[in-house]
Amino acid sequence: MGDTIFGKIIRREIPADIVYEDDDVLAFRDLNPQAPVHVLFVPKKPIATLDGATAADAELLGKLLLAAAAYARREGLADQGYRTVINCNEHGGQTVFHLHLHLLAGRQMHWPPG
Ligand code: DGP
Repeated sequence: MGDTIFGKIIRREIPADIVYEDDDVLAFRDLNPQAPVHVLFVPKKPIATLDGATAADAELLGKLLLAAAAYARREGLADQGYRTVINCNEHGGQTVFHLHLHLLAGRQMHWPPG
């Protein structure tokens, strides 16, 4: 598995607007925001895609989701609502091959996504 730009952000080799960190998860603002709030939650463990996750990653994936939900609640986003997205591989629109959860908020989301 190759290194990615998110690996460099986790190791502080390149800057990012980091909004949350714990032992397993880092969260930072998306460089190309698609909503007033657009934060990426990444596991520090470099899993390339959701397809590459295994049962051994179950707790980590749960922590990723809960970290995003807790952030949204802390930031006052939960009542109005938000969207979380994990893009997987080409048809999912994944461009960075280090698993990440998008948290989008601050505007009305639409369904289905384009
Ligand atoms: P995805 O399409 O799901 O792989 O999303 C990748 C996201 O990562 C995309 O919304 C743009 C964002 N991104 C790409 N490079 C960087 C970077 O260097 N810094 C930050 N903060 N975000 C980045």
